[in-house]
Amino acid sequence: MNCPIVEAGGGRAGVPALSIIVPTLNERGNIEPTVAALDRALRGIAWEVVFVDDDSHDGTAEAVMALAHGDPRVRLLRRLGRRGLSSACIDGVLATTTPAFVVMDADLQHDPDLIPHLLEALDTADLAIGSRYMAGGDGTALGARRGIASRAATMLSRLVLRQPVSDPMSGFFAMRRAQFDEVAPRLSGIGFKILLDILVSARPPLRVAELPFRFRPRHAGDSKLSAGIVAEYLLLLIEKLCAGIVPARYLLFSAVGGIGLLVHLAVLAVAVDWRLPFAVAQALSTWVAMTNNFFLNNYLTYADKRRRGWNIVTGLATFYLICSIGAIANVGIANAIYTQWSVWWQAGLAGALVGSVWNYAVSAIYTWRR
Ligand SMILES: Nc1nc2c(ncn2[C@@H]2O[C@H](COP(=O)(O)OP(=O)(O)O)[C@@H](O)[C@H]2O)c(=O)[nH]1
Ligand SMILES: [Mg+2]
Repeated sequence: MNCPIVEAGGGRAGVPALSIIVPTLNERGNIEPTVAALDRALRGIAWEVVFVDDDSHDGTAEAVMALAHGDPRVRLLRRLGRRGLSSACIDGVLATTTPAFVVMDADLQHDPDLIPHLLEALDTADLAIGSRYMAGGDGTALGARRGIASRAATMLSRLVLRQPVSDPMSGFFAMRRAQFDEVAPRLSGIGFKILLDILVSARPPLRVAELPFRFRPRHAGDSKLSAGIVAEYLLLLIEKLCAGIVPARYLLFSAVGGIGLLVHLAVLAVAVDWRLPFAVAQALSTWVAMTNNFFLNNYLTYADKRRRGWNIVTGLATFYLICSIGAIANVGIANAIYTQWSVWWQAGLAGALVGSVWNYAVSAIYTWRR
């Protein structure tokens, strides 16, 4: 094998030349087979593997620890109270120091035998991607429905990509550390698609190599794909389209606010029709709109930090409080501007903007903790 990037990093006893970053969420049955497959595929390379586990409840971390006690190449990074494949990969890479690293899944869908070839490609490229969608590749193990969704997501990604890449949604790639360190501060870290995040955030564009591989059926356990991950993908695209100037979360939060306004007006119309006193009707529609906004934000805007169970009640309470203060600020500022300039729409817009920025910033801290 000819891969100078790895040879440059290794040599001395016990010093790894290559890090394999493997995000895990409930993958206990896949840990041992993954390490065994790496052991077979990477003979002659001084490698280490870092499993980044998001507090799995099936004993994944314990399975990694059991192996790590007998094998110094096996490492564990545990994250508590956090979720997300992308951010897990970023944290995993940042916890290592080798001149190159590989990201792969824990379910053996990514064939470790491709890794030496990805490393060879790094001789002339910054990033080497295992592609399901180029000639010689095979993504059929995704199944028909997931396959169509994956293709659609790949097509959508062209909105933000600046270079032709056949499989920007792949979770299997090797990269030079220097280029990762350069791009890391600009990564969004939202959702499942770390490779797309890297490709779009890199300046200048990375030198990319793609190698075909056959995506295999999952070894053990279940896929973690859910509707929330689709929302997170759209969030990532929006953030990248805005070139990071306006946070995507704020845009989503504002869109939810827009929907809340329609809900407010609809409830108000019904309440007035029922001949409720106007102040009561207005209070009722405000309450319904705030509740609507809380749940929409909890499911969409903060899919990665979603409050569940009892936490919904406390979250709702803080959200009501924050939005009430936002409403007071909104009316106060709009009123002050109106008194000064008498242009109703400018005053109204300024008040709404200040209110929404307040609601966004403060609820990000108290309702959906950063
Ligand atoms: N640390 C971490 N790993 C995750 C998370 N979600 C998924 N993973 C891991 O990411 C890899 C890919 O997920 P998987 O469910 O196989 O996605 P699929 O291949 O698209 O069905 C697997 O190793 C998962 O265990 C997460 O929130 N945190
Ligand atoms: Mg998988």
